Amino acid sequence: MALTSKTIQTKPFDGQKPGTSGLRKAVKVYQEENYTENFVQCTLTAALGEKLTGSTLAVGGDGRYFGKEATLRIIQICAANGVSKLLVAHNGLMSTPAVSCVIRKYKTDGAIILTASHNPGGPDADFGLKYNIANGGPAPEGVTNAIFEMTKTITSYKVCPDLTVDISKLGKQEFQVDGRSFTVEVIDSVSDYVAYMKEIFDFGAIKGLLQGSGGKPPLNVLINSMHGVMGPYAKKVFQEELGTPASNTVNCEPKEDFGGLHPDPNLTYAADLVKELEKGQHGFGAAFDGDGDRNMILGQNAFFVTPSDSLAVLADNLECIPYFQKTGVKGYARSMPTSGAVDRVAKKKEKKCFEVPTGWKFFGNLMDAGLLSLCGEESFGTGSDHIREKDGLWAVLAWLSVLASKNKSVEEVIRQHWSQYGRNFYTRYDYENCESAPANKMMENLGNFISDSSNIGKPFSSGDKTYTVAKIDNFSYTDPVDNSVSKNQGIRIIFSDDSRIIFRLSGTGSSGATIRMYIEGYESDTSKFNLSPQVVLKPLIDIALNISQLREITGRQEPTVIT
Ligand code: VG1
Ligand code: CO
Repeated sequence: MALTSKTIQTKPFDGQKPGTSGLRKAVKVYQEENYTENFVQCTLTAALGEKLTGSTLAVGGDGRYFGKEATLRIIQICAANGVSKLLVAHNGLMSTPAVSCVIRKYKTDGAIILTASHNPGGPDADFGLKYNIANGGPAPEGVTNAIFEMTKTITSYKVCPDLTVDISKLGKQEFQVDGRSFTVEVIDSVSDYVAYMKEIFDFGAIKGLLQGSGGKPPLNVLINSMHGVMGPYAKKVFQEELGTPASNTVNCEPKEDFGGLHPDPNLTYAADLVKELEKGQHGFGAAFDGDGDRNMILGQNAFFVTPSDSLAVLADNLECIPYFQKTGVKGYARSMPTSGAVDRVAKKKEKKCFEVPTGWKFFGNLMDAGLLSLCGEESFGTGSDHIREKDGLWAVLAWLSVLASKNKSVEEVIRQHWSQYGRNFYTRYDYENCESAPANKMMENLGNFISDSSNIGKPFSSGDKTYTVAKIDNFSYTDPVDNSVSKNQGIRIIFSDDSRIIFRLSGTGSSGATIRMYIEGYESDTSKFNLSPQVVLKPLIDIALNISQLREITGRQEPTVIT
């Protein structure tokens, strides 16, 4: 079919500086006239520049409301901009880790991902667009800043409005646009992704664990896809490849509104999984977020694995995964607020452990430079250099590999880890949807606190505990590979015993401000390992609330989510 493109006049718009991961807004904003089109044009032009003409890109998303419409718009804009080929997800569904896998496998120049991750979906909820570069990872700050700059000056975009594509049909569809050929290939990313997992892991060993072998009873698992994009991937892996009953994989039908739920795998929003596991009938439970890059791991009786501990345990046991037997372990990394548990493993193994700002984009450079094999974030993100995104299902398979090789339960593995390394008690308080002005005010006050060097050496007490301030700063990161500097990545108050209080504002929310308060305290006294982090960390929590005046300034007495 011979088609022609058009140039549509438009105005600069509020592109809002892209945050931790892509541009997330209420769906209604994305539905405003020219909004999505503007943003897609800015992304293509700013991210690809001269490479845009003749490029190959991937497009896929988490299946949320507005995704299909936006996919068609993206296809029409790419066609008009001289892109030569698009790999489009079947029915628009492609998890974020699968996008990263597809970019790398088919060597595309990048991808557009339609997701607002763990944020709710539906006509009154959120949407998001994110650009990933040719290494498979989220665009680095240089690129996202260029996109943002262009949103301030854009005056027109190109579109091919008559082009239609049936994305429910697998295979190639060919078009002629302005005399150039344009190919759309609808792909099934589930098989690409699962084939890759089978190269990385020993599926036979995991199957033996799940089915029972050598006199060991089967491990009964419960995998909850939260009605996000992970359903088809989880079903293929667990039902087809590992032979578990259908009842072990739940909420596997992707829904545009995630069934009205908040597709965020934490103790609050994945309460269903917690309740089921509390019954004691499953030995392992896991949940994913909407776009499948996050994971929560639970043991029998809902024994909770803190994401920071999860990272440390995997770091300690990578040799049981065939992929790392081949590649070796190059190094570890964590985001700054993530607990230092992994640092202890790195030290013992004499490997480097990098500390980077929040958000996955900072890990990619280290991986590309061959410095990093395994990394994670306290926000339920775990991954390795097999791709350039965090990967929920990979983390689940990694955990099952550890359980299979150690022949122990989740709780036993964690307890053994604590007894060897000590326990980094950790908690995160989220105050979601605060008013922006008071939240900014609080951060400003904290900024003043850390600029006042007379605070160093000051004692702060609560109950019978006294902590002495050793270091205060706003975390700044210099990328060791390209020397780019990222400033103001979070207020840190570090005490002389390495306990930490961290405050930052979320960069992924779509409205208002979300304050995140992170608290960490290390304990080597085995008699305390059974205590709840809320009890052990209470003095530090009180000190954090006191220094920040969070309650007084924001009016919020309690957090919305405690992890
Ligand atoms: C949050 C998490 C961060 C994570 C980011 C994207 O960012 O804290 O660790 O990388 O979400 O995750 P923020 O700025 O809201 O704290 V995802 O699963 O939304 O791509
Ligand atoms: Co996500």
